[in-house]
Amino acid sequence: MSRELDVEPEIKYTEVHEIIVPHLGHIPIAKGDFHALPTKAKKFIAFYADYLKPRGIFICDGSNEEATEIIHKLEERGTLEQLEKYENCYVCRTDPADVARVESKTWICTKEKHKTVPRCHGDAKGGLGQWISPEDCQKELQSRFPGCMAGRMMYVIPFSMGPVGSPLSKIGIEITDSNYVLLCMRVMTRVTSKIWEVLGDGDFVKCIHSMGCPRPWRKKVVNHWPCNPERIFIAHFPEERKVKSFGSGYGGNSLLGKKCFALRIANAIARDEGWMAEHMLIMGITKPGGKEHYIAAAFPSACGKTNLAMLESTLPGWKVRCVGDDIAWMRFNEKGELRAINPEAGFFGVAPGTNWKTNPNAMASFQKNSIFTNVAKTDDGSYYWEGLEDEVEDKNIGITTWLGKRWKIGEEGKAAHPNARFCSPAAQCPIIHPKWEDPEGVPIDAILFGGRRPEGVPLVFESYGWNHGVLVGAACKSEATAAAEFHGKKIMHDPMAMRPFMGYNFGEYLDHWLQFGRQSGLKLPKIFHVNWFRTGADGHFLWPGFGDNIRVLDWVCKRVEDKDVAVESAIGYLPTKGSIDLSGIEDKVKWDELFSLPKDYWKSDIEETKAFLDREVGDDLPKEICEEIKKMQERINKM
Ligand code: OXD
Ligand code: MN
Repeated sequence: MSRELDVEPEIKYTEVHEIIVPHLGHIPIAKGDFHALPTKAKKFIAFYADYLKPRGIFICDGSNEEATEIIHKLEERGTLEQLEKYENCYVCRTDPADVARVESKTWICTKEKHKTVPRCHGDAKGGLGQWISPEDCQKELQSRFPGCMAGRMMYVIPFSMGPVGSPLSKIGIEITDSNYVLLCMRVMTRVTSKIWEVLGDGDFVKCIHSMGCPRPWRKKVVNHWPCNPERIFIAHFPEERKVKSFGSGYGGNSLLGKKCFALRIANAIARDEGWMAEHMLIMGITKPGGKEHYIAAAFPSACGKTNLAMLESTLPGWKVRCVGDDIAWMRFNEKGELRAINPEAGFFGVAPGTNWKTNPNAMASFQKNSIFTNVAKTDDGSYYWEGLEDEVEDKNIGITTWLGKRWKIGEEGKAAHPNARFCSPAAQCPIIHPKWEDPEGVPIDAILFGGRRPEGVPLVFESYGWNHGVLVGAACKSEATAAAEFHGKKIMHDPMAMRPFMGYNFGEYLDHWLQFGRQSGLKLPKIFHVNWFRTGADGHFLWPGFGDNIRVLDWVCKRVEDKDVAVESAIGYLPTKGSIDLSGIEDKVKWDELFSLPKDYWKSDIEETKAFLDREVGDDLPKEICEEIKKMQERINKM
């Protein structure tokens, strides 16, 4: 077995603040008490110090002093620029070659191929996860990682996904040579030295990240953002609960607690332990009168999860509170209720399009203690991006774009990158739910799937039951967005909104969902599909969206309460005409167009979905899904 897949070897260490590791000599501990750490953590750190050859080891404690020290360093270097208008807010511009998640360079490494990817028909390379063999992976890692931190500091970040010490939480340790990553991890996860006590002799998810630019680094560094885009390689080892990421500092590629751990690795842990790790927001919806329902919703990246999770109701008397905006860990408890926690501690939201009208709660969340990546900066010390045109007081103000160019509103070109992000603490959200850190999680009554579907797909429908709901999730599609490396308006399959984040064979994943339906005693949530993005013949959206989405959630809540407000259709239950409250927007909404089901569209849509699942999931497609497809085809044929 290769060394990379081996357990980290025994190490020797001295009583002074240095580690002696095989073949290395002395690596100074720049900060932290290495000797006080749990043994498994010490071995992990020492092994990677030997392997990556940093100039020092910095064991993070999560304190504010630590953040201040790092921020000052990054300001001096020019990586961060303060936004004078706000308290403790900074702009960071990346190398323009490092701006998004890189799915084409993201791999899952398991001994057996079909633990990772379904048994597809033919030789076609499937799109549901990329498998790499341990041998090939080893070669790729060996050509990148040894010595890759030379001349750089190795930061050791202990973190918890979920409240520290909660039975639903999991611990990770990220090793990185990027202090930007450290700053964002402090926002997105819980970084504290308490982790070491909670961890004790227990296991943790091993996260290893490097920008891949050992010193002396002879290539040009752009924007003080050393990275190695040509050599990006992100490998997940679900069997060993390990992630290795090389070459990129951007969000999902480098903040390894988020997509890599809380989705891909947790997805596989959840299968083994009987729970679910999903790409879902979690929200509480309180109706006039005080009854509250909780909803989890899965939409592909950049389809408005953050906006929905923080919705400001346009209907009087309704209150929405946010539990999480991107990831849900869900588990049925002993009473059979599905309980969800948000494993993250912050928001890493898409900035363009966010403003005081579209998402005032997100805006309020990042007024302090936040990091903005690839946004523009106004001369009076504010962030700027597309969508803020109407909210800037001085329309003539000088702006420096994300590319460092001087620019003014109305001029050609874009101020911010379309995947520019704000990174802000969830606790600062004015509508954060008081139970957002409840170790028990919140009880989920309904699950929504959705995407950007300009054509054919009505505003909302409800599945005919759990198995049909799993098909609705598996059939999710959406227009491509800027969150990854795709371009254009192509409609892409994104089953369960998990296509980029699957940690194991998608056929087995579907079966994992279905087996909850086979168990007795579970209170299964109802499953819905929503589409805020249908356009009319004139190309305009048929639904106002944003705060008006509460009207759809109202209908969902009625269905959760078993109210008789639905009619059967070929694709599921549709709202009976008039059962969605349109008071005040009656003139804007063309019900018949919004809910029409063009037979030809649905006939070819289900055929295309079937072909996709046959091709991509092949022999691993559970028979219940095949049955649901057949039933759907029969219903559509009868339309
Ligand atoms: C994200 C994504 O950043 O889904 O949340 O890409
Ligand atoms: Mn996401």
